Amino acid sequence: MATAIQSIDDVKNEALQAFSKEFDGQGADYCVCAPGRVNLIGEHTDYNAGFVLPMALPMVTIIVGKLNGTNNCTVVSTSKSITTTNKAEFDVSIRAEIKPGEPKWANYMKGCIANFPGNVPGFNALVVSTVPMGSGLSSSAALEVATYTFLEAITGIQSKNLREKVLACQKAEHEFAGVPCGIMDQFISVMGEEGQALLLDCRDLSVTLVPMGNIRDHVFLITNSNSPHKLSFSAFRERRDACYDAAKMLNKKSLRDATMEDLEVLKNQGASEIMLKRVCHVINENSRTIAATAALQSGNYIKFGKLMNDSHDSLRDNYEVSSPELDTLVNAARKVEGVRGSRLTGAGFGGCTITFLKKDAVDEVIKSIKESYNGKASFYIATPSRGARVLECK
Ligand code: NG1
Ligand code: MG
Repeated sequence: MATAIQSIDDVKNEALQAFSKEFDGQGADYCVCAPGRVNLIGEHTDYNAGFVLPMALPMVTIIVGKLNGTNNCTVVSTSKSITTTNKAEFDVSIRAEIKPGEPKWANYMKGCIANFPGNVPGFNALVVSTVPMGSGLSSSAALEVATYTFLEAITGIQSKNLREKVLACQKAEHEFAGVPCGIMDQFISVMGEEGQALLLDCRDLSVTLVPMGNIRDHVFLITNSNSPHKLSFSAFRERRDACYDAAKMLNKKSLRDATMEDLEVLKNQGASEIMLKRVCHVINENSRTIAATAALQSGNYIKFGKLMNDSHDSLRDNYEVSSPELDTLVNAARKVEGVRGSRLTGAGFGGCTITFLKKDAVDEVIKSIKESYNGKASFYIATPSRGARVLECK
């Protein structure tokens, strides 16, 4: 059996109670939530201005809070995986002077305040999250987007458009967490729609909704390897830089505009074997994402699953971001009848896999994984959920 995901109402009540306990019995005046995400296909394409096909999850980060009439913020997180202090205090009187520091988790929030298009008054807040950390389900984007939504609520300043919000949250991660991430995570956490996966064009930030109501007897199963991202930021940066260098050599703005013919051009310019493999992945992964979207829309689940498999194999062999743990999970799932496809999701190196399968094969897949995987895997059924929003404060 897959693990049930705590309902948003439950998480909210937990947050409201914890707020009142933490802040002398006071009630919160504002409550917001933002979801984590799982990417169905389109990996390492977002920072190449390409396509991704994620869905927002019912796993969320909730922030509840109240203005405190000062220029200081006190934020408490209830997350059990935080190893340093769970309380952060910082001054917001001059936004330009907000700098990252300790505790690290608060940097995502500080980064949003620093990039918010308006002054932010002091507040007390409490953060609760059901998005597992460091597993490729975007706990960091959920925290950024929840923070930005909270700031909109307490200031009454609405971002000009969603694009401004998405970019400010991404900037927070770049500048305050030092992670050179693409735009997918913040984009889907803002734009998610219930019952839909979203094809995102990371070049112009346009969105195509892909209704999932008609997948009938199929589901997406997330398997968390619980082997945390061994992705050192350097490995991610290295991949990204190889792509940027290749685009430069091709005289293109990004690899979004590259075609398979460009591989020859790169070869003639003396590109390394590694660079050619990285570029090959990105070009094909963009085509796969478009083809997979069409397959999903037309109900061709065999084809969709095959494209997921191809995506994983390319991430393993060309992009070299899989791990023995992820390969074991994927192989154990693929063995089971009724499984259409299985791949790693997110940056790789650890974290989660996503498997598309017939509903009645779920238990058999879980059994197969438990038999061949040494670690302790956890399982969730992914249902496409809504993006960030303000919740009623009761
Ligand atoms: P994960 O693995 O969820 O951290 C990372 C990037 C995404 C995207 C994917 C690969 C961060 C925060 N996010 O996702 O922007 O590039 O890898 O498709 O680094
Ligand atoms: Mg992250």
